[in-house]
Parts: sequence; C-alpha cells; structure tokens
Amino acid sequence: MGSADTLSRIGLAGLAVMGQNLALNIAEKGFPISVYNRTTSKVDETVERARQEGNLPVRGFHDPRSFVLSIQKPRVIIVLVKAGAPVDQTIQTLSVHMEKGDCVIDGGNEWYENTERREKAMSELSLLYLGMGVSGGEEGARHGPSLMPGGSFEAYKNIEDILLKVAAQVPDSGPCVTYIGKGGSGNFVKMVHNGIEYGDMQLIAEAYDVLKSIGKLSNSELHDVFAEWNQGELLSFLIEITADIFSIKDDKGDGYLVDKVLDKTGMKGTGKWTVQQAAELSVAAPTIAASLDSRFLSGLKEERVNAANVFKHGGLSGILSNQFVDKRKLIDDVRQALYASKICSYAQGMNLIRAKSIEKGWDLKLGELARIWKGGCIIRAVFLDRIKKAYDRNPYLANLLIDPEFSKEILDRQAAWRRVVSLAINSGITTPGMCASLAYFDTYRRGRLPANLVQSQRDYFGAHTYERIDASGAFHTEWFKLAKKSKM
Ligand code: NBP
Repeated sequence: MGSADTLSRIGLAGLAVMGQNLALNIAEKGFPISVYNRTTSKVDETVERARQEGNLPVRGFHDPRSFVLSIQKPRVIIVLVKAGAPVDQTIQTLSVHMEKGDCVIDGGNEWYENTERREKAMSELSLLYLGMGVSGGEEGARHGPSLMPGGSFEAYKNIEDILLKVAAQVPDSGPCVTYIGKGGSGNFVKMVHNGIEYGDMQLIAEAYDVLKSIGKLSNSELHDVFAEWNQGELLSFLIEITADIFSIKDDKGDGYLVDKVLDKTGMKGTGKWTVQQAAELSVAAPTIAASLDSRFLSGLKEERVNAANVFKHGGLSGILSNQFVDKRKLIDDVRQALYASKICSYAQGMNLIRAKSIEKGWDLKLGELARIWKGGCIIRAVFLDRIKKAYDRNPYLANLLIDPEFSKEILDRQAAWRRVVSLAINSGITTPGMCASLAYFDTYRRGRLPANLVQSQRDYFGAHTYERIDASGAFHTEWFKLAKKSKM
C-alpha cells in the first residue's frame, strides 16, 4: 500500500468500471493519483492493473484517512460510486479528513438537485464541490471521455489542467471538456446527453427493423449498410458499433449473436429523468419520450408474445411477405429518414437544456456542448459539428430545425422520410421514434394548428378564456348558450 510521504496530485474514490479506468487514464497522463474503494480488494486490483499497464503512478489506500492525507493541497478527490446514497456516504467518510479549500468531484450519473444540495452542504464546511458528467463508458474512461463539470468554478480551475489532458481529444476541436456552468448544470447536461443517446439508439433500432422486416436484409447485408452509412453524414460511434454487432457470430450456437439476444432493453434512469424534466419545463421531447416508451414496452416480453398470438390472423404478415421492395431504394430512404429524425431529436434535447439554463440562470453555451460531445462520449458523431456551427451562426437559434443548413437538409430528406414512415405504418412495423420526429417537424413547421379547437373546448367547459387572432386580450364565450340558441 502507498504511504503519504510523497503527495499525489489527485485522488479517486470508487473503483468499479468507471473509477478504475478513469484513475488509470489520469495516471497515464502523468498525474500521480491515490485511489480508494470501500471494498479494498478493488484497490489492490487497480494498483495491480496500473503496474501491468506500464507502472502507472497509482497508489492504493485501504483506509480513508491515509487516502485523503496522501493528496496534495488543495485536495481534489473524484468520487465515482453508484449515484444517490452511496455518494452521500462516501462524501461523509472522506470529508471528515478534508480541509478548507479541498474539493470533491462527483463523476457519477447523479440527479442534478442532489449535486446542488451537496454543493451547499460542502460550502458550509468551506469545501468545494463539482458534479461532473462523464460519458464514454469503460473505454472512454480509460482512453478519453467527454467530461461535463459543473458547480464551483474555483474547483474547476484547480483541476482544469488534468481534465484537459484526460478528456478525449478531437483534432481541430480540442479536448472534450469545458466548464459547463454553476450548480448541477454538469449533471443536467449529462442527463440530457443520455436522453439524446436513448433517442439515437431507438432510431437506429427502427432503421434496422424496417430494413430487416420489410427489406428482408440479412445480418451480413445490414453490416454492409451500416458500415457504408458510417462513411457519410451518419458517421458516429453508435452506427459504427451497430455495423460491428451485425458481424458477430453466436459462439454458443448457429447464426448471429444479435438474433439470440432477448428483445428487452434495460435502463438506469437518466432517460426517464430527461422526459420528466421535459414535462416539468413544458418542452416537447417526443422522440426521446418515444424511445423511453419503447423500452417500457420492450420489457413486456410475455405480454407481447401473448398479444402476437391474439393478433396472428391480423393480416399483416401477408403484407410483409408479399410486398415488393426495391432494396437499394429502401436503404437510401431509411438513411435519410434516420438522419432527418435525428435532427429533430437533437433539436428537442438542445431546447430542453436551453429551457433549464434560462430557468436556473446557468447561461449554458449550446454550441460548446455540441463541441465536447464530438469525442469520447456515446453520441459522438460528425453530425455534432453541424450543430456546433448552427449555434456559432446564431447562439439564440430558437430551434435547430430553422437553422438554414438543417432546414435545407430536412427538406431534402422529407420525401424519403415520409415514404419510410408510411411504409412502416402500412406494414405494421413500429417506428415510434421516426414518427415522433416527423410529427414534431410537421407540428413545428405549421403556422396554424388545431389548437384553436382545443382552446375553444377548454373555454366551453371550463371558462378558461381564449385569445383571438384579430384582437388582443382574453375572451370568454357562453358556447353552450349560443349552441342551444342555434339549435332552436
Ligand atoms: P456502479 O454504479 O456499479 O457502482 C459501484 C461502486 O459504488 C463501487 O465502487 C461500490 O463500492 C460503490 N458503492 C456502492 Br454500490 N455503495 C456504496 C456505499 N454505500 N459506500 C461507498 N461506496 C459504495 O459503478 P460504475 O458502473 O463504475 O459507475 C459509477 C458512476 O458512473 C455511476 O453513477 C454510474 O451511473 C456512472 N456512469 C457509469 C457508466 C458505465 O458505463 N458503467 C457510464 C457513465 C457514467 P464496493 O466495491 O465497495 O461495492
């Protein structure tokens, strides 16, 4: 075990997947690091890995006091434990040994209000606090994640040199880290990032479903299609791994592994929080909500199998097997539908972040967020560069859809998008994300909606009043009396 004779530059507590890999990444960038974990075997495991991976400067500690005292002042300790109560317990264990000006950085997927509560409690002890979103999973943590630190700016400055080196590096764009803003903004932005990730994954799954179920593409053809898409406008980590997945054979039997994976998607909560926040802030996020609903429905495996049996004579299987499909055309249409749907999904996520930023006075820079998502994280994509440029052109852009470049891209793709959605609906194949995106676009682009009727109904039964298109003020009409009179 390490001694406190030579002080480490930084400490990290919590050595599961993320903590262990981030600690090794920090050490590899030349910053001596002390590590600690409640279950001490993980400390020894991390120190051993550091030795095997090139004698990296990692020192392990089995007790919290010597761990804290082994770090140079002002001490900075990254905590990477399960979000919620474990973070509170870890902070309690460590903070008793910390001194004025020291700082805790929670790198977990934490609810942003917990971060704000902890920042306040820590400041009463003269300690600093940051809530830092870390994206990129195991691989990102080890070789370069996207980092979203929010909270104390002073604390950020104490660790900026480390974060700039540890984060993913994107040529011409810089390290994938920036100071996000005050309070829980880092966690909030990471939460919406995850919501966008849900949307991306759902849209890709729908593209797969249409190509497989309607286009009858084999796994090998799907691999080629996704690999080809990854050379163009859809180039991204998720498209790349999707192509890979279609090439993996099952090592426990015949065929491909993807076909043996149970069609049930798990989740850890950040997607649900994103949709809840969208509702709280009255921001429409239908694509992200559709992706969450799809995960809920996927969980009802037994019920779905039962329902499939009930509706087996519904006639759709005949449509699927008999319809003629021009494969090349379908593949091209689906690519365009996926891209257009993705624009709508990102527009929703960005507008959610903006709404929260306004509510909390965080002054978040949307273009800068797109920049730090270009590398390291799960949603990394060339597409994010276009988003950054859109906000560079106009930081106050009301919606990505009306940016001159995105509006043109949507218009160029809308015919293909509508063809794919119509084909899917008529074939009984669900494309909830693509449909939600298209409905978002079609609603947003219309100068007049049937909301006049809904408002009339509200005034009819609840005297909620309405505004007029030709005069200002609030109006109320005795609709019932007038209707009765008109019937006489
Ligand atoms: P987990 O979320 O699986 O948490 C395991 C860690 O929490 C272990 O170090 C464990 O210590 C510690 N812990 C628990 Br559980 N209860 C504790 C307690 N009461 N006191 C002290 N420590 C406690 O780890 P992870 O997957 O590495 O994720 C860490 C954070 O990063 C989470 O917030 C996660 O949501 C987030 N994140 C994860 C990923 C990913 O791909 N896994 C990606 C991005 C963000 P023990 O060893 O003693 O049980």
